[in-house]
Amino acid sequence: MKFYDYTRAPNPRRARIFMAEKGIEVETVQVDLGTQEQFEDWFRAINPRCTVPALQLEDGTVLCDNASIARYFEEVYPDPPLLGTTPTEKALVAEWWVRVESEGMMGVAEALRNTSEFFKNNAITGSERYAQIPELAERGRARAAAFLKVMDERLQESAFLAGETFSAADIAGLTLIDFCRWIKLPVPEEYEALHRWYEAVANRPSAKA
Ligand SMILES: N[C@@H](CCC(=O)N[C@@H](CS)C(=O)NCC(=O)O)C(=O)O
Repeated sequence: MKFYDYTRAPNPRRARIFMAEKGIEVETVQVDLGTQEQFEDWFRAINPRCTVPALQLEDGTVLCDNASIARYFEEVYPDPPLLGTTPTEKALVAEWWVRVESEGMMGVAEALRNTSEFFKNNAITGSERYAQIPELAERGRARAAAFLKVMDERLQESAFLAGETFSAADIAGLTLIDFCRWIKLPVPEEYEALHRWYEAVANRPSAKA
């Protein structure tokens, strides 16, 4: 098995934290997004989507999304469960995972990738190249900021995003909060529940993975 990673990027970090929580160790290959190695032929041959994380299984199958990687590891290494145990928990982990990605991560990505010179002509991840639309940056930032409020409100009701148990939704949430620093979007001080939750998840040993 081989894990394709880039240490600085938020999405492969989610998979690394997930693996650390389960005590899984995998041979890791760095794909240097800083030099656009994701577009080189050798990596396209592994993941035509040109993104990390990617996980190549022993039979050659390549999983190229956090969703599939997490599902695979949860099936093979069920303990500790990170995708929920009861039907309701499983459903809520799925819901908060998608919300963190589509409302939070996408918002930050829109803000970052439509302004930074580095992402010129690579405003959306993937094998196709897309030009920046600077107007999207402000909207993305607003979406991310709005989602921080949603997270705070949710965390006033429950210890973790999907309920009373730490889950993969919290791993996504943690990487989102750290990703917000890339666009200098701080968590407002008055979001006490969000701060309390962040301290708890960021201090888990897995967060260093
Ligand atoms: N939905 C994917 C997103 C993967 C993704 O966007 N990865 C980024 C790094 S955080 C990437 O590979 N970027 C390549 C690029 O910027 O061209 C997942 O969760 O695995």
